[in-house]
Amino acid sequence: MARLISLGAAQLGPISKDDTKAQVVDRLIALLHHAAEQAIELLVFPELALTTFFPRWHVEDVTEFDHYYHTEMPDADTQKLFDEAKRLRIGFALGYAELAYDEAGKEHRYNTTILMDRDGNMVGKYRKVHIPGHKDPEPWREFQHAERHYFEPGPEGFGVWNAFGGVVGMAICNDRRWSETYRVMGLQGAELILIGYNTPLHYAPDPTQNALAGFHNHLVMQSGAYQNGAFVVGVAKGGIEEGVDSLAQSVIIAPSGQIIAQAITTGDEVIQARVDLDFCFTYKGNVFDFDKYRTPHHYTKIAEGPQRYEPEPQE
Ligand code: CDV
Repeated sequence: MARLISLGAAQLGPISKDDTKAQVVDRLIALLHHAAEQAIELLVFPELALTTFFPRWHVEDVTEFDHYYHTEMPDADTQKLFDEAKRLRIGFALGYAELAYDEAGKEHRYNTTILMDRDGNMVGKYRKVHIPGHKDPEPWREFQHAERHYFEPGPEGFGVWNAFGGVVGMAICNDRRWSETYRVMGLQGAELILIGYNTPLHYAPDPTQNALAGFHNHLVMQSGAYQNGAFVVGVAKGGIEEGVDSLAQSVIIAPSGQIIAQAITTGDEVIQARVDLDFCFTYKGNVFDFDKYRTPHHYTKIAEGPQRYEPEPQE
């Protein structure tokens, strides 16, 4: 019996720092309506989908940016989106900046994605593990990428959840570049990996990579899908936001590694693919039969940490 599901990626164009939450939520609802027209059952929104990508500015006191964070989800600003998704029976993944408090009342800031099912129940929450960029101001950059100032790494790591008739995992932006991200979820049986991203086309530490941004984006997600026999939905907030041009090219990728849907604009756009989650077994069941073919005793260095050799000096 096939396990069919209609997947959607809700790419967003730029969000300005002056846009209100209400304006942004209305845009997300418009994308939900496009998704409903295409009978999409699970719609994936990007990383930090409710705000401009604020880590491009460094403010010393992070609380100055508290208006970008949410302590509860849904809250008064976002309830409308959750209500409409439930009415349309569309599950969704939503990236946002989370302000959380632990049992001791200590504050934690995470770059978070939540997964909602078609009945409006929260299925899972993932907090970004690989936090790129820098903590202190770096004035030599054209714009900042101070994610390490605004977010701490998620303590829970990469989980998966039974949802939408399959096994679903989540990752956020820079996570997608690391093979371990997919493999840790793959080892837990992930069949569907949902990834939102904000990727500036200018990579300040090494601008020779700028022209390859689109290639690298697809390279890592296609290989992650193939090597783990999973579908991957990669969704951008793209276009020129506050003067910074960001990659679009949202995609839905099959376990074969093939792109089966791709955005053609740099703005708000829904792409769709109807897939059979049983297709994962085409890869998980043979070439990537982990139980049969993996040799984990040779992989211990991955967990133990780097033990690097340095190249010998040449004469
Ligand atoms: N939001 C991100 O995590 N962006 C990074 C940039 C800094 C390279 C990315 O990996 O796309």
